[in-house]
Amino acid sequence: MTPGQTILLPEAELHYYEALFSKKESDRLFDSLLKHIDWQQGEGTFFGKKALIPRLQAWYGETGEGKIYKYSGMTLIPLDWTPDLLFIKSRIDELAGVHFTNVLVNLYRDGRDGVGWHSDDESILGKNPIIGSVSFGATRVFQLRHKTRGIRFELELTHGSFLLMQGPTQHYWQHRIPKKAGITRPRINLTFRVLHEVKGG
Ligand SMILES: O=C(O)CCC(=O)C(=O)O
Ligand SMILES: [Mn+2]
Repeated sequence: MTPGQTILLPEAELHYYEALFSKKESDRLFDSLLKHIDWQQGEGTFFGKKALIPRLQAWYGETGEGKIYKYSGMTLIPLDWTPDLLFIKSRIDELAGVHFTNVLVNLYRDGRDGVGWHSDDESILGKNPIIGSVSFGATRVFQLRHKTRGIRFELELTHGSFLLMQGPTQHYWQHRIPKKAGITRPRINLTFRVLHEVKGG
């Protein structure tokens, strides 16, 4: 494992580990996740209209009273952890010193898939959401923009990498994966999250 690096940006707390998983582990996990995750193409509401989300997704992890995640107009019911997901989770739980409760798994089939500007700031994620993001497959650009200061930053998320976003990051920054012509290979991204019980949620 390579040591992580801290990305210094105002009002953010970001750590990046370029090779948290070895090439061999990453190849195996990519193939196995592609085959075993229950991929779905969800519908979201964009500018008041329903449309297919430009990527496949699945939601896994802990379930329970008050732990219902609403995302982009959808209500997600988690599937049970799989051995691959638990393997990945144990490594990042230890590294981040966090007990991640759930994961949103994304499949970007090629450069026509992406995710638009957003913050992961739903109230069920708590005051300062902790997001652990693992990537396998094609390298894609991850962009950040500060909500008011006009600052932008980008980095390439490579095969086997881990990006930890915590502290005030989600309050002050948005992120996205832009669509990009010419990318033909798929990418799998796993954003592990910590869900807090919300009364009446
Ligand atoms: O694919 C990525 O790296 C980011 C995904 C993301 O931001 C999300 O699922 O909330
Ligand atoms: Mn996100």
